[in-house]
Amino acid sequence: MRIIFHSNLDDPAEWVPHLTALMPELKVEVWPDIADPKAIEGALIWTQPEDGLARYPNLKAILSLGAGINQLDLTKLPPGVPLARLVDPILTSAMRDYCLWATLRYQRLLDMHQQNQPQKKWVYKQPPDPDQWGVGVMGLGELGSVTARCIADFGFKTRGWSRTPKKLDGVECFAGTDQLADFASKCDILVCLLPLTPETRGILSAKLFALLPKGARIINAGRGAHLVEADLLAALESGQIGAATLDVFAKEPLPQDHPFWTHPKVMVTPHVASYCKPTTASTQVVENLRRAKAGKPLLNQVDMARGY
Ligand code: NDP
Ligand code: OXD
Repeated sequence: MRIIFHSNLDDPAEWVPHLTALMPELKVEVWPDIADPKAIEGALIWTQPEDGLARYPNLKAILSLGAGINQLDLTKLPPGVPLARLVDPILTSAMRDYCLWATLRYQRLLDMHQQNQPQKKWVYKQPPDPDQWGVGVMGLGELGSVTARCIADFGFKTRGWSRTPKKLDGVECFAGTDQLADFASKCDILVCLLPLTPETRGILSAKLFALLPKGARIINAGRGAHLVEADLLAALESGQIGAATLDVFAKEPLPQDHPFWTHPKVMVTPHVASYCKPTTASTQVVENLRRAKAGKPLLNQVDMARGY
């Protein structure tokens, strides 16, 4: 089986040995060096190659190199070819750890201590205990459910919000737009782990911020387009939002002159909340290539109508 590999972030030299160890007959061709487009049966990609995927008439599967798929413009994918996203233990635990770290940073007042350091200010202050903080996780899928459970285990009053109802130990669950206001009303810290869809685009907006307790913190590790950046800047100015940890941005890399870089209440990380490694993720990729070859449904296949 022959596949193309295309990513501006992932190194094919790291992936190929892991993939071929599991599937010795696999030939990986790194875009743009494709010998015969007709021989290509799979695409392992982060973004679409500039010349698209329509030139591979025998393509049987498109496999995202990430958990998210909206970096691939779904409207430009060849119709009828199944698309799968990655679900991987390292990716899940890395995201859980990032969101826990950002939550603890606020609970332990580490953001305040960090701001005091340049002025050599020594402020002794005991932080409120975790159970004094309401933490809400938007999106209770592969990443959100594990993250919410972990935050709950650390003693935070944890709630979660998803499209369809969920039950999670130690997490108060809310679902659908009807329950969004109720969910938001007790989120001192709001974590966004939603996929980007027409329904969730711009959801982190002035309208939602107004539903949160005054001074709430935002952690966005979903996608940049979930956030209305101007609304966040205004809410930070008014004090409705107390601080934000942002990993994803409307434009990446974040432009040099963007106000988030220097905002005293914003922590910027460069889309590193999570990542996938070929050491573990190759297993799902190879399983999906075998399934594609056999005409079976893929693992973690994206529902194109739902958009995630
Ligand atoms: P999943 O598809 O497993 O979970 C998505 C969750 O969001 C589900 O609980 C789903 O609800 C919920 N959801 C979707 N639409 C809505 C809606 N309209 N209203 C309420 N809830 C909704 O995705 P993952 O957990 O694997 O990944 C989530 C996202 O995290 C990715 O799409 C990606 O954008 C981002 N990500 C970011 C990374 C980073 O490094 N910053 C790394 C990896 C992923 P339901 O359960 O009812 O279907
Ligand atoms: C992903 C990401 O979607 O890294 O996996 O953003």
